[in-house]
Amino acid sequence: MPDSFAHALVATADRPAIDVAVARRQHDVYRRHLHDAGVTVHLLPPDPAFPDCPFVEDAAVVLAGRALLARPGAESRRGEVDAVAAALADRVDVASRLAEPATLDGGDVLDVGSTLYVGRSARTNDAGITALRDFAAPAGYDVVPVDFTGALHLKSVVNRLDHTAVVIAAGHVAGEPFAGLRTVPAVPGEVGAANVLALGEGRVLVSDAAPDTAERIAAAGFVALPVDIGEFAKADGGLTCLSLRW
Ligand code: CIR
Repeated sequence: MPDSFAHALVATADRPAIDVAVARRQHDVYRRHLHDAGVTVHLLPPDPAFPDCPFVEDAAVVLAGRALLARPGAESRRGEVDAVAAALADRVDVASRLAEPATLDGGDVLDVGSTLYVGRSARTNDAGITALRDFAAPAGYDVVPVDFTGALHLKSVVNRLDHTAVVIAAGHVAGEPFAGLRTVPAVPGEVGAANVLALGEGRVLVSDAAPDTAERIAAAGFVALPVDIGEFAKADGGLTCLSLRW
């Protein structure tokens, strides 16, 4: 994590100062959880030129061994993609890369089973959604655009618990795109409560700032593992943003 992470993008004008040393420790614990879940973790080197580089999820969408390189909606983040592309090239088939005018942040793309829900947001535009469909449809995915408000990314407000269930924060998503799934409502007021990271076998990382939502997730039959990601939350980030998984 670069020292410049202290200057990561944030939507609100007066956010609390980020303590980068604490963020590094939180990232260590996060990676340990992934490792303990049997995941092989590849750590990318920090790039001080890109304060938001810890949020690697936004730079690509990886599905079934194939990658689509994104074009982040925030101009200051576009240069993050090259390093992620290089790391992915050794490991998956990099199928294509978004081009202007398309924009898409990986944080807007939620896969549940063979459905890809994609948030139409300030970061992801219709051309980005079309490019995602071109990438994913041949692999058998249905791409479902979702309109939402009051959050940076779709995955700020809804995430998978497993291939049949999601946790969702009330009042953000238009319509009922998740009606066919089992839904666990996040507890209103708990920051980042719906940005959970499913690790498989029923184990789910949940922000420790959302203990009541964690209880609901446990009551729904999952093992909720609390993680402190407070420094990343100060930069509008959460559990999913910090890794690309496949
Ligand atoms: C940004 O504004 O782009 C970063 N500060 C936060 C990105 C969080 N990423 C994510 O939710 N996937």
